[in-house]
Amino acid sequence: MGLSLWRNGRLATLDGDAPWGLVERGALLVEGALLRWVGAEADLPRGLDVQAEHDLDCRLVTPGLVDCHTHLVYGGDRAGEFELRLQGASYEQIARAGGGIRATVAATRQASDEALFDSARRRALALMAEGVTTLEIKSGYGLSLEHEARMLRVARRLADQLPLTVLATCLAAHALPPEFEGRADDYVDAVCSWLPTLHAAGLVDAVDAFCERIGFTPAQTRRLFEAARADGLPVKLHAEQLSEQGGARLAAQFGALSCDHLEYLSDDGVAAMAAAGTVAVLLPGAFYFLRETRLPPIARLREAAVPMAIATDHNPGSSPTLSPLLMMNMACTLFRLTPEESLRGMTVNGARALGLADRGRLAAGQRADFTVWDLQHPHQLAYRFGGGNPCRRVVVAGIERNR
Ligand code: DI6
Ligand code: FE
Repeated sequence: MGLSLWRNGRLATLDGDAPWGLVERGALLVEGALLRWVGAEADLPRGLDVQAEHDLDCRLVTPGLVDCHTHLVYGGDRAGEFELRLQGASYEQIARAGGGIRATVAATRQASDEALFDSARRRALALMAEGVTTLEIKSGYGLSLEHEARMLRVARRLADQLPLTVLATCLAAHALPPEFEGRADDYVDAVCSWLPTLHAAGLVDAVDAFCERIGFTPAQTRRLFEAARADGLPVKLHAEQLSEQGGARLAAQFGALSCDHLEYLSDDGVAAMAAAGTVAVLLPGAFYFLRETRLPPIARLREAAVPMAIATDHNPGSSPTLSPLLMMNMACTLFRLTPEESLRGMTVNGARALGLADRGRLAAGQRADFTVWDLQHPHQLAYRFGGGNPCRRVVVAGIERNR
């Protein structure tokens, strides 16, 4: 297999002990879809049969960004609800009045497969333009076997047609659909019965739920997780976003890949996640857009060495953003992560939240997914916000994506 050499870059490898894993005048040697060698150009092994050489022009190179939590496939928007919230209605009040997630469920069920695909494709392209090479997409606006399957198929089709990795998560336990009004337990039974069908159709990589006062109880979440486990699927959870439900502790008992949001996470929850190796996925976009004031316990998570990831949580209700870099900035300004933690959150720890150990660092043996930025130092990534996209080139599985 031919070797290609990318030389003359400043590499934030996130590998090794140096801050950012920084390598000046660095080079990357790519063989097929993998990185074969990464280091200082002066140390490049001799006598290699390099077939293509690319000059990085002293630019910054990072691992490709990983957006590990999105709800990218849906119909309609919720700009009207944004106005209502500005007039004083809360997210929970709107949800209880039948708006919120349920409004998007109605719009999604009405949208054709093509319309869902086209709008999701445009959103994926916007994320990719800012350096994303791996993306997770949740269902959860279908809430019936037919419509959940439709959403998941759109996610799979995006993976087929676009140069990036897409993981699909079944979030059928997102809200109670109108046809199950007053029968939440029956709905959870139904979702448990859909999992093997969706899994057998190759549509699911993980199972998620919204464990919340306006979502599902810990007991219902437990039943869903038992069904996921019986079907061999990993779990993750929307936990402690608006109130403390003990969801994180429960998820940790099931060895969850991640718990996401976590504004109301307790000390117990932190300890359980640390023991289980569960990643904390922080979503500053939703915190900002819902004008939350309660911060996730960052210092505690850091002390307990729980890996912290950052994601856009792109969705029409609580985080209609398509900018991973803005989320890195907000993770620093709002949550007080360091700029380096924010980059680790969008790369290596995001990958870990998806159960992927083959990406997120620039090191031999990792996938050759990397992003070239029109920047000199990695701390500039989180510093800038709102426009002027510095992403210049993106390589996915060793192949440069068209600009
Ligand atoms: N938490 C969120 O932030 C999204 N889902 C969830 O469980 C919001 C989904 C929406 O409002 O449409
Ligand atoms: Fe979410």
